[in-house]
Amino acid sequence: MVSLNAISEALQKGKADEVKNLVTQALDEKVDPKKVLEEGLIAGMDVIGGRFKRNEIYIPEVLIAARAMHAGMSVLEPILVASGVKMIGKLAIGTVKGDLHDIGKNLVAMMYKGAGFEVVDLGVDVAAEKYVQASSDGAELIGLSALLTTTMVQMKAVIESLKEKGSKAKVIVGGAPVTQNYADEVGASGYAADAASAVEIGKSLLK
Ligand code: B1M
Repeated sequence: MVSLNAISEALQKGKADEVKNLVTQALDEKVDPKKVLEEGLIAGMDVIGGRFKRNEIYIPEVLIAARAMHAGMSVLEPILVASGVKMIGKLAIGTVKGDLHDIGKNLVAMMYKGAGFEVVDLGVDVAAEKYVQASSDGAELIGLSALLTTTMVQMKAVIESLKEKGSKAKVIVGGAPVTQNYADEVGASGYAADAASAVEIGKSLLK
């Protein structure tokens, strides 16, 4: 019998093939897919998120664990969708217009997936209309990433466009030049300094 803890530990070690095999085995043994997600994969990613936040591990380890998470999710996702398990929420995330940096944005997206969110990755150089469209398509959380002082101003434009269209989505902003003060100034619902806190803040905004 596969233990859910074994899935969590293999994920933390970044062993993608092992995670995939253990998830397959657990499903073959008729373990509840929701338990595999929550007590196996998400539990493992939670540990990784905590260690990253405490600077005990760094970006490469997070990316390796996230790759293992993806391997497990590739087996689990179709089954979860078919069994109607509801994800925690829907996040649409992108790097703002004019900005091509995507490493941090990808990390935030991975952490959200790891936490059980449905994630729509809008990519880089994303115009305000695309975020508005994503909100109309059901994203309750909109994530804006910017790495340049020249592009962070786009955040205000996106937030104004969302407001103009009557969007009820919560907007979370982040990226190296962005601060809590700036987030307040542009009217964002939340700010996060790193990928792990981005998930915590996203969860609290949806409560
Ligand atoms: Co660029 N770049 N870059 N660059 N680049 C910086 C950002 C810069 C600080 C370098 C420097 O001068 N010291 C500087 C910006 C200066 C400024 O405006 N303050 C800079 C510049 C100037 C430029 C160009 C203009 C250079 C040029 O062409 N003259 C150009 C711009 C291109 C464009 O975007 N239009 C450019 C290009 C590039 C590359 C393409 C070469 C490459 C990007 C590759 C890619 O992303 N695919 C690149 C890189 C790699 C960097 C540095 C070296 C690293 C950025 C990075 O990935 N960090 C960067 C210098 C540095 O930061 N040391 C630099 C790792 C990443 C995990 O961190 O993205 O901060 P970060 O994400 C963190 C948090 O910020 C937060 O969580 C993440 C994880 O904890 N976070 C969020 C991020 N998004 C979030 C969203 C959230 C919440 C949290 O909610 C939604």
